[in-house]
Amino acid sequence: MIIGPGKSGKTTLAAWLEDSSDIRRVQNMVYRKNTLDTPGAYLESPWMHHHLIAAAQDASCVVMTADAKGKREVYPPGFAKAFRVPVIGVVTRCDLAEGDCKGAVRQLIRAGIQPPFYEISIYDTERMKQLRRILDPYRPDASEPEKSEERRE
Ligand SMILES: Nc1nc2c(ncn2[C@@H]2O[C@H](COP(=O)(O)OP(=O)(O)O)[C@@H](O)[C@H]2O)c(=O)[nH]1
Ligand SMILES: [Mg+2]
Repeated sequence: MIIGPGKSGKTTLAAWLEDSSDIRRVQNMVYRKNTLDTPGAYLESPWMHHHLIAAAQDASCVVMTADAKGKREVYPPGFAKAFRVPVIGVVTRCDLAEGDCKGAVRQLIRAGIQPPFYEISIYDTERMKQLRRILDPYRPDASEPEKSEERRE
């Protein structure tokens, strides 16, 4: 599940993770094979937060995005703590920020997310692939992680 402010690149990231060129930008939740894309308005309107928290119950992890260029603070302090699944902090559109993503990283920290943070750009395939590797284990069809401890017994 991908949440974040409007225009922070959530839908673009979701399409990339789906290997899809279909980047329809609609104002509701979009469930696809691997991703749940959410509207920025759900985060930006506090009375909509419960929809995000409820929808996260179907998710194996939450990706919280912060736009590298976005100055607006949209996450309430500690918002990540509202989710029971792992929360991964991603700074988006880093190509626009001339190497300075620190403000966005600070937003993610104030939102209660633990490092590491992933600084991505849709134009930087290496970083996109690295994020995909991080998210791979959370895919619905991902194989169970190896239980090496148990196997040894
Ligand atoms: N420069 C740049 N633009 C991006 C990137 N990712 C998305 N965008 C653009 O940012 C705008 C908002 O993206 P979108 O995915 O619709 O954001 P959403 O509102 O969070 O779903 C669109 O014009 C995208 O083409 C990126 O990594 N770099
Ligand atoms: Mg969108």
